[in-house]
Amino acid sequence: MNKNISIIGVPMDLGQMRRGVDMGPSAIRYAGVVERLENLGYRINDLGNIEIAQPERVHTSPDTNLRNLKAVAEGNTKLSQKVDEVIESGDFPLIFGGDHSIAIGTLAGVSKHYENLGVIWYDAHGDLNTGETSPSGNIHGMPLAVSLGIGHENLTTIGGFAPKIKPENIVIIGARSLDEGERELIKEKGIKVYTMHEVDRLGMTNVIEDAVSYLKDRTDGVHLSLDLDGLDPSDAPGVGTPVIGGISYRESHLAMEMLEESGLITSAEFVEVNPILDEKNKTASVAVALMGSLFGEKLL
Ligand code: 6HN
Ligand code: MN
Ligand code: MN
Ligand code: MN
Repeated sequence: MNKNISIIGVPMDLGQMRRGVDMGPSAIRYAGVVERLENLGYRINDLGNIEIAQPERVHTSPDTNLRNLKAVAEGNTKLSQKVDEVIESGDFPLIFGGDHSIAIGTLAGVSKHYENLGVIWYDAHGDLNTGETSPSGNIHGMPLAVSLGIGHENLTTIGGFAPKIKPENIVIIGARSLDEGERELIKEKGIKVYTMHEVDRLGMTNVIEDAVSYLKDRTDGVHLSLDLDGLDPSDAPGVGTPVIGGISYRESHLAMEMLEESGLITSAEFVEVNPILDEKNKTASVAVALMGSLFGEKLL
């Protein structure tokens, strides 16, 4: 793994309706992420937070059902530029959310540098909605579709090119809440999905082995987009859209260790940590523990 990590915080809460997820980056830092990674021998460059508009000043335009479209697009444009700079500098980009709409900017910045970027989408949800299929109008339910070039053009064109990724380079892990339009898109595009049913049946060891061998030959870099709601709410309660029956902390810990062993991961983001909905910063601490494993923490 690249020994130089640049951290970018994105205090974004405009992609959904529950307040507090903008404090995710602070909660993750407070849970000791810098010390944890430094102890593993990494040089950490914390670039601070991207400036995001405040909800009090945000309005939804009447010509779209996408909530806070303009401000979400602006924030993600700034993020994409920062991520681009980090990769140019040779560092590993590590991004803290904020709601999952920030994956739009992250992937716009990362994918510029790869012909065939792979994406591991660790999430209870598919985040494959568009304005037409979304039950909520919340952009955090749309970033994976946007990155495929499907959705509102103010979002798909961020970074000046579309699409950012190819459907065959995506692996979704942990899905258990998919909307009708998302299921259709998964079928139509042939996206590889390990639902909780497959996680239960195969076990996490086989899921990650399969995912790694699937992505290894077809990609030249792999981005991990980890939504904390992929975990079960008993292990990660501080999220805005919890869904029961999720991946355990232990399985996630194993998944991160195996991804580290694979050497495939070239960028990562940890999103949807909401300290207001959390229990004593448990979810941020879980996120930091998972980052420890992803970056090679071993007991022996
Ligand atoms: N997330 N599928 C639902 C929607 O509103 O589109 C939930 C999305 C959740 C998004 O957790 O990142
Ligand atoms: Mn998500
Ligand atoms: Mn989710
Ligand atoms: Mn272990």
